[in-house]
Amino acid sequence: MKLYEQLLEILQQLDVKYIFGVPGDAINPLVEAIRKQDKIKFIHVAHEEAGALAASAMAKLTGKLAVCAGTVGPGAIHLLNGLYDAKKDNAPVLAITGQIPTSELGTSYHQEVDLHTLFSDVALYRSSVYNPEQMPRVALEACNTAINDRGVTVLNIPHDVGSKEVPKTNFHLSNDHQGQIAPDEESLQKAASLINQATDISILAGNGSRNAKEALFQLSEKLKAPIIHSLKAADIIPADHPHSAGGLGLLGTRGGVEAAQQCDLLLVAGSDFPYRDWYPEDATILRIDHRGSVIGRRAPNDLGIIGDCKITLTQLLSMVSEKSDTNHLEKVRRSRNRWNELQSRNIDPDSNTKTIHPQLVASKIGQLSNDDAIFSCDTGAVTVWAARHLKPHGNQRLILSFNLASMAFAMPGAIGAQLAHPNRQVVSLSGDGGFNMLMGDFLTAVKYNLPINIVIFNNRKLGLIKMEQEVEGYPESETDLKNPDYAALAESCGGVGFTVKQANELEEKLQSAFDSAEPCIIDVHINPDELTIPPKINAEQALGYGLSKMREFFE
Ligand SMILES: Cc1ncc(C[n+]2csc(CCOP(=O)(O)OP(=O)(O)O)c2C)c(N)n1
Ligand SMILES: [Mg+2]
Repeated sequence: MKLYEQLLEILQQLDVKYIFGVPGDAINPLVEAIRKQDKIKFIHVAHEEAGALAASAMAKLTGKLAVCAGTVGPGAIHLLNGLYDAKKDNAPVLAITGQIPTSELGTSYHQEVDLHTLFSDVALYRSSVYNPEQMPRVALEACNTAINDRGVTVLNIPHDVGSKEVPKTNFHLSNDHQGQIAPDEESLQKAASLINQATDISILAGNGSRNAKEALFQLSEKLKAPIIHSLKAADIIPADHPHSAGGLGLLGTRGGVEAAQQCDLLLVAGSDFPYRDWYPEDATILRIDHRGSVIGRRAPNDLGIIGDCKITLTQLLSMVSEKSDTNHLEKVRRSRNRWNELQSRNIDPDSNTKTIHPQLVASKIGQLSNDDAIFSCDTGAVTVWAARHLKPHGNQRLILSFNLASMAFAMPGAIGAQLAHPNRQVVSLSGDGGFNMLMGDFLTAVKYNLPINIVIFNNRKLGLIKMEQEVEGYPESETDLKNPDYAALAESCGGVGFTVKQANELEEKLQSAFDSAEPCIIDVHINPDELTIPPKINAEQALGYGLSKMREFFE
């Protein structure tokens, strides 16, 4: 059998259904091998970066291996940003890249790029396949590493090697069981004793607590503890749960911030929330994570427990005594309710039909979408609106370029999500700047009949950057965007387009798009001057903003 036929056999066994990429040159033998079987489909994207982002989104949602491909030189280079997105969010992605013929390597040949070096930082494992007898071992190594160590691996295969015969060999895949780490008894005892001594306990839940929802809620009830969530866990803790405090950090809410800062013990469950300033200074910090290496790297921990969240929280639940004092919880609830009231003021679509507040758009998307909808969101001010107003509920999922925070993730992410879950509603919350970066890939959604709904938060600018410039005291500069008529663009690509310029048309047009079985763009002209007020403002930020406005006025 041919080399790529064997690789596809391995990928089939791992339940891979799609390979995202652009065909050509060195990966033609891969595309040919895909053509000859019917289990794995090649998704021909417009830009390889979109392919890598779609694979990353798919892996984030399913936890399974996702695959992208790029040919020699520029095709491989284009994958890089999407692969970093996968690396930073621990998503298992395999990239297959082509390479120039082996006889030409090292001669500065046309399109020759040192791919081994290019991917050295992004990949956990990379192998250049120069001899077909390296197969299937290198392919197994690449797949097993991506899956078990949760990250990116790369197979770089020159054209001449890719079309060679390989010996037929039996192989074994090692991903059939993912073990879970149980905490040690001594740490559990210490944790229970710290919890029993504390009075005002808050829980910070992260993505690692996704499998532990029930235990988390039961523990929060027993301890009368509010639950703060990281952005990754926004779809784990429903905003209307009686213990939900809100989010933490600049994108968070006042309830979330107060719950973190006013507790005497913070129980961090499966979160690596990176911003040190938002952790409490004097509280006891107890951190549970299945990765020992990350414990203690954000804030000094009084106790770290290495263990799976579900096992650890379930065991702790039976070891801690029930609290009766609800003061801390009530205080946080009041703060959460006050914040919610303030945030929902002025966004009523009937009181001011001219201005469409982005908060209203995020909130309507959350309300009108199905209980198991998947949201894919861009990086920008749009992230703030999604973080605070989307309020995922039921089995809804929210994915982003969480740790890389790359622009342009949302639409390719939606493509990956829709292919992974063809029966679920998928909504992309795109910034106009983000959408413009990879807008060619709307054609991919049309080509493969993916009924994704792309809501463009069209503020005609790089909104977050405008805010950054202002709090730094600079006048706004170079943030404007010259946008096309997105609805017309959607139609000319073969999709469906809607334009929303009045707040009172929003609901009807969103609903029409959600009801449509075709890829849709809903271009919503939002207020360009909306401020993304953080839950806590320091004097420096306020001064910067004042200075910026003065400079804009005088210049
Ligand atoms: C690829 C990439 N380039 C630049 C940035 C820096 N950056 C972060 S947000 C942003 C602006 C996003 O603008 P837009 O998509 O219009 O969203 P908005 O902030 O207006 O909601 C920029 C340039 C980034 N995160 N990623
Ligand atoms: Mg914008």
